[in-house]
Amino acid sequence: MSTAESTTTTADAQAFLRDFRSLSVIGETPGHGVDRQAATAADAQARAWFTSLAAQYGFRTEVDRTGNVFALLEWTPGAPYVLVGSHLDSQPTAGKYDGAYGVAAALHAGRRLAESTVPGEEPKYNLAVVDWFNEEGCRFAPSMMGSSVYTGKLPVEEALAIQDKQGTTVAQALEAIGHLGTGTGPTAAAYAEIHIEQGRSLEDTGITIGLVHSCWAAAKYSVTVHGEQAHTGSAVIADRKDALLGASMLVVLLRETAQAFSGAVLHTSVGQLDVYPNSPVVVPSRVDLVMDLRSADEEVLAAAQKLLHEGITRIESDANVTIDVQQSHAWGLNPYQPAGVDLARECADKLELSHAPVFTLAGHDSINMKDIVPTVMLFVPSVDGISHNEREFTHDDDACAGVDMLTEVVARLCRGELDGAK
Ligand code: HGY
Ligand code: MN
Ligand code: MN
Repeated sequence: MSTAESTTTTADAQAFLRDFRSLSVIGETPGHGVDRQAATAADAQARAWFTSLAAQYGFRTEVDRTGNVFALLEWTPGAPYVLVGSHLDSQPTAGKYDGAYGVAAALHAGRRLAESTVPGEEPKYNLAVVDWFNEEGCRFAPSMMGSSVYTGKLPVEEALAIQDKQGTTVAQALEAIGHLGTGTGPTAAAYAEIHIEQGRSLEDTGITIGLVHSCWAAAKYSVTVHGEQAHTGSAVIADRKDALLGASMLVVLLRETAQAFSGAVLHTSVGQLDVYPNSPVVVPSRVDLVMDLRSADEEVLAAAQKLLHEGITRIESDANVTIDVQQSHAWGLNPYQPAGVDLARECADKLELSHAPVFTLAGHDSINMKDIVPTVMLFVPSVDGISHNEREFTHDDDACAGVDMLTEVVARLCRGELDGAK
């Protein structure tokens, strides 16, 4: 348990917990997690939760050309906006906190700032609470899609044409939920995001607030293993071109590569794998899979990619298959602005919340946003570090402390205190 004071008793905290609980039942799974994949009916319901509460709290909402939803509070007409938010979409059987906590926290930070700002004392910047489209990248790859288009890293035409496994495009899916908007969203002056850690360093050390200073580098690859269909019974083993055998050897090679870097740390997995024709009596002719490699050391990542390349050549010969590898998404170590970490540290000290500088190993929309505007990224503890799992959990007092922290940070960003930070 962290050292957060019991911050769940105030009216503000109770209002946040009430709204977060009403969000948590949207798209609920039998295992008490959520399934709110991008632009599905459940995602649309979560978006309706967002826009109706935003309107209740005095925000105007708009949807941009890639389905990013913005709740706008305009104190000074024409001034840029401090953006604060995260994502409401989820993995297929996911936890209730990943992304959703950050959007709910941002909405309540905005609500508190709207209520506390008196005429004549308006801040330098306006405020926009944001739900980024498709951060998770499961129905439509790549992940962090909405913020990638917003920050100019992914062309909008390319994003809108991406298809899910049923052949539905992003544009068609957004159209179907009435969220294929227009425009490029509000101009950002700064960005803040709070998120569950999805790891266990904060919980293990009893710290309430993580001050994210850098992200691990990541490299994701779309791989196709090509073989040849044959009868699983009658085909001679030596003649077989078994795509699933090749894919299986690749999955093991990925773990062996992580273990080869026992000194430094390299995380690897294959999380998605599709077999064709996936029939019990047919040797598979094709397997599509996605490899995910992450490390705090970009040289380790480069060395791992070299090892993988050599291993793949061996697998092609041993399994008598051909393997095509395309890099599908990647981001480097580049840190968050140090001045933003310092500003967040001052806020935590003022609120008497324990804090520590941390890496983020997971991707977030803030990884995109920090490359265009000064950005502050914050964590609250995840119990047992569990995430992308229905058992994902964060204690109420940590969650409420995070909202207090985000409110304090956003107030300072709205006053322009991070202007010019590099
Ligand atoms: O890719 C990521 O790490 C993020 O969770 N979508
Ligand atoms: Mn997330
Ligand atoms: Mn996630």
